[in-house]
Amino acid sequence: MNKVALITGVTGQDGAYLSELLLSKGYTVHGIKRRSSLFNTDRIDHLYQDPHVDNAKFILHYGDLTDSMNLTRIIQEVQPDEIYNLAAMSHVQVSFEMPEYTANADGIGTLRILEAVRLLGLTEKTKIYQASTSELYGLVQAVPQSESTPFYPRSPYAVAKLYGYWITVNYREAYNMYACNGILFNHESPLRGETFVTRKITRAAAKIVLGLQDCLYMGNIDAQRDWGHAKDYVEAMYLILQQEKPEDFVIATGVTTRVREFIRKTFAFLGVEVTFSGTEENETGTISAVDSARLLELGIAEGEHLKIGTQVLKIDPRYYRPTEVELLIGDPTKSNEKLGWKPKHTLDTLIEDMATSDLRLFQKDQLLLKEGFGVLNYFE
Ligand code: NDP
Ligand code: GDR
Repeated sequence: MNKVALITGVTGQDGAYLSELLLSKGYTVHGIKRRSSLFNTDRIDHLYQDPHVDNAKFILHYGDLTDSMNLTRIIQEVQPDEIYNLAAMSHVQVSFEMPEYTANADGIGTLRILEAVRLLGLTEKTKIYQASTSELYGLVQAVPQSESTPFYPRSPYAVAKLYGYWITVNYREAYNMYACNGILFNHESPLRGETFVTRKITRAAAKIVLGLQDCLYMGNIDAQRDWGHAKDYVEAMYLILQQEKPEDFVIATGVTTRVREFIRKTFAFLGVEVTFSGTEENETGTISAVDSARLLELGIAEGEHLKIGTQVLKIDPRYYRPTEVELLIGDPTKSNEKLGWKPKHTLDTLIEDMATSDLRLFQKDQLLLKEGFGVLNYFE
């Protein structure tokens, strides 16, 4: 019999890649999506299967992590072999503006899943993956951060995830459940939400080189992150649930990079050298060299907007966080050894993937505009 998986957060970056992975392994995948006034399934539309056809392998349910009855009913109907709890209000900065909702969805939401499995008598059958995070480490206690490094969360998001982490450990110990935390460091992709720093940078750099945007406004560009590719990281989620014993794992590359270096590399990939000057809040980034051959190769027209000395980056303190996580660098020794997991992507191939995808996206927009297919105005 093929396995049945239930994914919360199926419409998100990781939900989309994980669905693809599990479907390719022959799983039947059930996903929980939220009701919204517009379709919010862009990332999984290519996986859609007509529910009227027999034996659909990808099935969506309406649901929300803040609604216990809904979650319990879905879990009862689906009887999953594996649950991947990926749903969360996942934006650290937004969690300072919505701390109560974040605690409810990210913290208590995890409890709702665990308790539903327990009350439905599925503890022997259903394995649970909890999407824990390197944000738990917060204020640096030691580096590189491993499974035994103490936590010091620095945002309402991280504090809510701390509850999710420990309630998962507690249910494993109290009820002998197969419940595990993947402590995943930052992972990105062309599907990354537009307001996370990497995607904000690759989108803006693509628009700037095409002459569709003037400047990129950033917060703390000295923060350091251990960035991997989401495609590699969903493989680790799957492997964590295939072990004999339930355990928690750090998933990371072991390499850390400053945000400013991510910016520099992204522009360089697109044929533009950016040099930083000034300090702190007054820092700017200006074009210091242009590689005409590279622009030509990418199909980018070299106009006035790409002149040396043009300012393409400024600091805007509105993007500073009340409490920041300055340095993350993971120690993936345990996952390398026990799961046999190793990332295939490097930071350079990640940037190549994201910047190429965003460049294509905006080149398409530019072409449509040129051909007279602008944005429709419904109110005219
Ligand atoms: P995304 O923000 O891309 O996706 C989050 C998903 O959760 C979306 O499908 C979203 O739905 C859904 N969601 C949000 N709130 C609720 C709710 N109340 N009820 C049901 N669904 C909800 O995140 P990622 O895919 O990047 O991350 C997946 C998980 O991994 C998250 O829990 C995140 O906190 C965690 N994580 C992520 C890391 C990363 O670097 N990406 C690193 C470590 C942990 P909608 O589409 O409707 O908004
Ligand atoms: P993070 O990701 O907070 O690490 O959480 P994000 O990409 O938002 O920020 C990374 C770092 O970049 C700095 N930064 C900016 N960030 C954003 N979003 N926008 C800016 O303009 C900007 N300028 C500088 C931030 O201050 C920060 O230091 C992500 C999420 O996916 C979480 O859900 C997940 O748990 C962690 O990664 C691991």
